[in-house]
Amino acid sequence: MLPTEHTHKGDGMGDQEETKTGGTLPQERRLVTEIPGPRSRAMRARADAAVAAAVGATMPVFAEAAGGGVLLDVDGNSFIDLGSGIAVTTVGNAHPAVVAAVQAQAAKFTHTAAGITPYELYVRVCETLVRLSPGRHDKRALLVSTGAEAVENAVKIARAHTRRQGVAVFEHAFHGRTNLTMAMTAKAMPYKSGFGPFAPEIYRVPGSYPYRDNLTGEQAAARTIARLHAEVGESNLAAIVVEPIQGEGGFIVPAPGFLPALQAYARQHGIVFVLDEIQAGVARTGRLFAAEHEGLEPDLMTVAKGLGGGLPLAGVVGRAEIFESVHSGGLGGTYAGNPLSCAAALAVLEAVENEGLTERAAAIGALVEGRCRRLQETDPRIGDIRGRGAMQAVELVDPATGAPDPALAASVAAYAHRNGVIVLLCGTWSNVIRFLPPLSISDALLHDAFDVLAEGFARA
Ligand code: PLZ
Repeated sequence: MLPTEHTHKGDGMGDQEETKTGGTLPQERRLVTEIPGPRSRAMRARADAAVAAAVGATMPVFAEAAGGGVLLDVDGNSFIDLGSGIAVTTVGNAHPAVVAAVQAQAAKFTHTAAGITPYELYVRVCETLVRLSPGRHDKRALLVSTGAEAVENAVKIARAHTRRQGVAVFEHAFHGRTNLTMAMTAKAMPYKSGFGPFAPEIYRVPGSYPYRDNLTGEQAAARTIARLHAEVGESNLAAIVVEPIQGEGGFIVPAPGFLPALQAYARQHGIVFVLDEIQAGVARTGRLFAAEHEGLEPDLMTVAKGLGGGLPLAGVVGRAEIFESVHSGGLGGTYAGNPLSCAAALAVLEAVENEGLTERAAAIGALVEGRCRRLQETDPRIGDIRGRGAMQAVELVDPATGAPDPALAASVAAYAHRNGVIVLLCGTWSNVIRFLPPLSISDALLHDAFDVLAEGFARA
């Protein structure tokens, strides 16, 4: 935990040194300066004078390189990455195949606008999404750049198709930061406060939160459906938009049966069932898509994050007849389906298959869950352990009352950050520590990270 070696040469900013690439980084946690080190502190000072403070930063250090299971900062400190840039670098940061694909494509063309001069890469990504997404029905896909944009487009498509306006969303939901998706997101701070008015025709209903509601999936679905029926009315509902595992809201895995019941209800009433797989999708949960855990076949599915391997790419894939309701030219965007991002995505999906990454996600999940259970045996402040595959979390509470304990989460996370482990918090009450390692991480790094976390819990 203490600085052990000093491998970083030079102390000024911008001096020449060997370029580190993600693929060749030593796979170790190594602190060679105090955290943050002098270069990160200098960059922070510059950032404070030039970057909008609203941007914020979870980590006190600036990134230099990342790959495998580590992130190197500008002072030469090597952190274990349990965040993957919020579930993005799922196949590994700067994955060699992704880097090669992007470099090759960049040398051909970087942009034409898919809506002006189309290119094959866009088609290939859509073909792949159509083939790999759940269900054998006729499907189409659309590419955009960000998750929020994908959600916005799913809503546009659902409204055009149903000629209805209402959109049902859930407590603890996160769908983005644009105006429509802010309205769909549950949490006020930091996402919504002061940014209204929000888009209309968004209806928030309770979902399934087994740790806190003690309902079976069927009971939770019945409650949700009763609310929608009474307070919105099926004939007014264009879409139900739901995350298979609520991400920012606290890694809440709905009780078994909840999502299938919701899907059946949507189908019965001609409501478009939209599964937001932006955080859970692309091998993260031990299946290519989280929908597969319960055999769901959403009408529309949104994907982003892990899909582009770090390049901005998002998509909507789903039933052809729903897509066909939208007039030509009705969907798009200047950068939508950028060729570099498409090249990256094809490399990502190949890596998932070639490297057995869904299996690796499941194995990581077992290791992480095991370490969390061991922690819980001696620490009753760990109220709940939940997740699927490499998407795991602990919810921290006051053991006597079950009240959320955000201070404990902040303290453990700060300890981890100071000691070379990147972890992220989440949850409506910011009392959940989530674990989202890249699937390229080694077991040894995971164990080392959990030794640090155990120490953090012991001291907090
Ligand atoms: N839907 C399920 O998880 C993005 C947000 C981080 P964008 N989650 C990380 C932050 O602080 O903004 C997300 C998600 C789900 C939609 C989105 C939105 O994706 O690519 O961030 O727009």
